[in-house]
Amino acid sequence: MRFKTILTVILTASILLTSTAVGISASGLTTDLKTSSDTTVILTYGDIDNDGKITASDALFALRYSVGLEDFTNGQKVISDVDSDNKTTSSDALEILRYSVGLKTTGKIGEKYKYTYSDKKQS
Ligand SMILES: [Ca+2]
Ligand SMILES: [Ca+2]
Repeated sequence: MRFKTILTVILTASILLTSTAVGISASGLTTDLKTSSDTTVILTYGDIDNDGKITASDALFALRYSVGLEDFTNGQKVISDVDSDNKTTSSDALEILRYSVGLKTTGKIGEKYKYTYSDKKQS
């Protein structure tokens, strides 16, 4: 009887320990992912949603951000400022929209931007 109780306690404890260990390794993994995201990616000016195309939805993103409806990453802040005046405004959105329909544009749309995730600190 007593042996059975002890066995149950040991089993319960080992299950708890195992799930704790899983929990730790899961959060360790998250940390690893955060660290490994500390890398450089190539973004394209104007392609704010990073789907490889510059379309009206990128323009809409820029417009929404310019009026405070979107939250941009630092990388998006850079590539959405296609006229390089250090802010993303409706003029940037308009340039992106013009580009998406094949009209002549000024600025950096389509140019590549090397973005390092550790830029996040700047925010
Ligand atoms: Ca896009
Ligand atoms: Ca701008």
